[in-house]
Amino acid sequence: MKLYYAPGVCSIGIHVLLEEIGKPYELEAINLREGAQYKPEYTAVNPKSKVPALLRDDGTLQTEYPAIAYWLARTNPFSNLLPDNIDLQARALEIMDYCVATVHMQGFTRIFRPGNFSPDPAQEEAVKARGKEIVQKGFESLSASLGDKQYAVGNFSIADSAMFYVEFWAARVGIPLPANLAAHFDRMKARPAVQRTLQQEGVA
Ligand SMILES: N[C@@H](CCC(=O)N[C@@H](CS)C(=O)NCC(=O)O)C(=O)O
Repeated sequence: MKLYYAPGVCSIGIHVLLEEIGKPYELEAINLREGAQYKPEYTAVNPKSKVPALLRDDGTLQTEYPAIAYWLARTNPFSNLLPDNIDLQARALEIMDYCVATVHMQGFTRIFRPGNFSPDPAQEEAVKARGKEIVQKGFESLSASLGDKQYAVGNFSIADSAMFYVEFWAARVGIPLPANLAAHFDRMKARPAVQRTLQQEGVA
């Protein structure tokens, strides 16, 4: 397997899952700042120009965070990345999708790339402010669903990898986390797989 990633972006959550699984895999960094995702070397691999992308051992490419995480969990059942209980599985998928599709794509993307939402530079601050509102509402929702549990659905699962990367971004841009999410973030950072990931990406 090979993970196409960029340091500190959403692919870090998939990187954590690969470290949790512990099977051999390769890493290839794509320099998003320099626009390597739009160059032919990468579009030949992933025409979507996004990371994460996982080159599977059967030679096919798996894209989209929730699909990659789900595939890793189902193909590595002994790593316990998804609960057996179907209701809890659905909860894990619900939380992961909310992190990716709402908190990340609708919230943080407005903060990181306001130009994607309005070509008018005069709108930049308004777009970022709306992004911050979406992120904060997202964290309130994630906080309510976490409650006093250690991990999103009890034991560690793929949902926690997605919560981890949006928490990581919150710390980076200085958005305060509700207390139970801050504790979840600390719990994640204490996991050896997360520590190895942060070290390997040079973002520790
Ligand atoms: N829907 C995609 C989103 C992936 C995504 O937005 N990746 C960002 C990094 S966090 C990216 O590759 N951005 C490069 C670009 O848009 O130019 C997924 O679930 O994997």
